[in-house]
Amino acid sequence: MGNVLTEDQVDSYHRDGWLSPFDLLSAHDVAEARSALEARESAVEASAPAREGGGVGRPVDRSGAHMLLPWVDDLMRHPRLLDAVEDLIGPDLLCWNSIFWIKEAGSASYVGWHQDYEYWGLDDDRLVSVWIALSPATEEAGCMSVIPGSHRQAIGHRETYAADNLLSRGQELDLDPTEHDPVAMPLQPGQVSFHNVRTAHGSGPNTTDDRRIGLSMHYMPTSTRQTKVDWDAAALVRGVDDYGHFAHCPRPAVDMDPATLPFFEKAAVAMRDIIYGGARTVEQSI
Ligand SMILES: O=C(O)CCC(=O)C(=O)O
Repeated sequence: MGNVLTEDQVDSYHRDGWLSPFDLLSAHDVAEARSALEARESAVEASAPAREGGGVGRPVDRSGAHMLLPWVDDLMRHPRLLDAVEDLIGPDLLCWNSIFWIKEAGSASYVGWHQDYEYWGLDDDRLVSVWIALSPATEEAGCMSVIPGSHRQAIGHRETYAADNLLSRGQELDLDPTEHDPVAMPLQPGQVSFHNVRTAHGSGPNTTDDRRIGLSMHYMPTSTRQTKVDWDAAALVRGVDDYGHFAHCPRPAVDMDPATLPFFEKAAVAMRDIIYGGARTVEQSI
């Protein structure tokens, strides 16, 4: 028996590479998070047009907002969420990144089927991705789907750079997901899904009249190493770091904290080098 997950839930996560749904936030907490995000977006939109794919605007954009916005940093450290992650991968935890995944109402944006392990340069395949729904993530809204069991092997990818694909290089797996019994993971606002860094996942367009707003967080054991760049950042969110492989992210005290901005910018450069610096070569396919 773990902190908050049953033995059956932990076993099914390790067997299938995903677990969903998990109740995390109250309706009140979701409303607060969504309105903090949308207030930030409005402030940014006043100076620059909004971009599909979401985010809180330059210099935050979609990735790394936990280094500049206290409410994102707090969500990353939510005790019940960390209890669940600890049940899955152990007590000493770094969070590598946070990413907003926003599809506007009626938007054609989608996320191509992919495995993150091939792109992130992290050497430990225990990393668990958490996706928090800040609005309804129904099938019609383009919730994520996964291929159960796909975390056991690497699958080849193509890079399409397709305009509506929210991934940095328009990645697409070299397979037809419909032939591998994909499972949809619909979420109500405040619910969370978990998937392994190697689990194949993707999502379709949003055909509803509300935005689909997700915030992903990516947790790994403190022993993990970055193999693509010499310097990388992660937040120590629970336990101790006996390894020192990552610079620890500072915690912002106020929105767009000037004290944490230089660290955020350095981390953003490292992230760009990791994401655009070349994927690993993978030959196998399922
Ligand atoms: O939001 C989506 O549909 C995909 C998110 C994703 O790829 C991830 O959290 O790893």
